[in-house]
Amino acid sequence: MDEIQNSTRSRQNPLNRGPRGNIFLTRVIGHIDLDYFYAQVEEVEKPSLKGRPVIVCVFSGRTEDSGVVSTANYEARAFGVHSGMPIVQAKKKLEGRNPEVIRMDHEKYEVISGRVMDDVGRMVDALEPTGIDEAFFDITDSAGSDYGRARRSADSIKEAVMKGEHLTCSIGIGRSKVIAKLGSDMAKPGGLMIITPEDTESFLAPLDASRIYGVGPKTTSTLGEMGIMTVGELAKADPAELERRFGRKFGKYLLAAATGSDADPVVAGLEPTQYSRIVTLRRDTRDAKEVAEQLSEGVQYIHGKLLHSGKSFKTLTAIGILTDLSTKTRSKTFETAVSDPSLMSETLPALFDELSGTTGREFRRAGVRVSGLEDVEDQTSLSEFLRPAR
Ligand code: TTP
Ligand code: CA
Repeated sequence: MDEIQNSTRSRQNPLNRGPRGNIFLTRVIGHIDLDYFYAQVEEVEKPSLKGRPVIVCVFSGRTEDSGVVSTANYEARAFGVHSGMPIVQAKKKLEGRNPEVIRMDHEKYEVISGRVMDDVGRMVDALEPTGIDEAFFDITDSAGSDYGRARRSADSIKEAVMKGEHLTCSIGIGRSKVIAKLGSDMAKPGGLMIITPEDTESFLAPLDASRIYGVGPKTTSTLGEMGIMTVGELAKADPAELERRFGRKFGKYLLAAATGSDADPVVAGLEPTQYSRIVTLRRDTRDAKEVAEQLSEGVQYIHGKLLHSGKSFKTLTAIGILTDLSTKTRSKTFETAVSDPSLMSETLPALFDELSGTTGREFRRAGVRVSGLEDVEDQTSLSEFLRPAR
């Protein structure tokens, strides 16, 4: 049975020859990018915002409206609002459009980003996060280099992100990182673009050279001087001339990118630096004990993660999301790394008590996070340490 599957696989799968003539499977590389991330998170949290212009802002605090737009949903973008625009200007553009202006809550987006990356990471061979809302992934092995199977994997990833966090994302799939990134850019918002190895050349050729990852205004202008406007023209450029103008490394990269043969691998993200769990409370409350009790499953989950990865932690953080949906945190750092679940459960009520004392609002959601992870190695757990010697 195995043999039959294997032979079917090798007949269906495009094989490439490497530089030394060795045969290797065509890579299947993906790029996932969450749509209008911060603003979409806010919409998910408050569905009544859907359909209205939403801008998420970083207030500098100098005057009431000084600061910039961090991101905006598509309703706001339709009126010319974009990331980096002064809040005052964005408000002008949205005058009379009933916009919702929201203060950026980085902590909240980090937590959600972490959960998305965890979920997607489990569905791919390797995941390389490159920002809070984007990552490259490799599914060459799991898709068996078959682009039909790759499409189904990408659909499953999109469904998982929707089911887990109610967020839409855009995905591009191709045989290199450059192609995958171009694909996700073009698929925005909410789409999936698959560029098969056979279609790669015709896909790339007409694009502006400036769309290639890493090609900024300066490179675009030098390419322009060489009479190169499109990726297709770049692919036909003289390699020696490219290296002379741009240096050996970047010259080679440009040519590889333009022919869709850039070989940069997907490097699985570094080990996790933290574990967290957030729950929606059964009712809004300020009672720290009640909050901590409802996190007992979260504590068990984190304990499992620690055991599994052979880690202990130094810092424990209580995360409170209040009824006004702002996120507040309180942390305790231990002198030596610990991993004991009962220590987490015992410390959390005090942290939530401190939080509730400073906020004056009820908690709607609550979470627990451990960070400052260290390898357990031969370090004894706290409970063992405290156990009386026999
Ligand atoms: P992007 O992925 O660049 O933008 P986006 O997710 O808002 O929109 P798109 O649908 O086009 O992908 O950035 C991710 C997040 O990073 C974004 O939601 C907010 C934040 N960000 C800033 O805070 N300032 C900025 O200038 C940019 C570009 C992004
Ligand atoms: Ca994005």
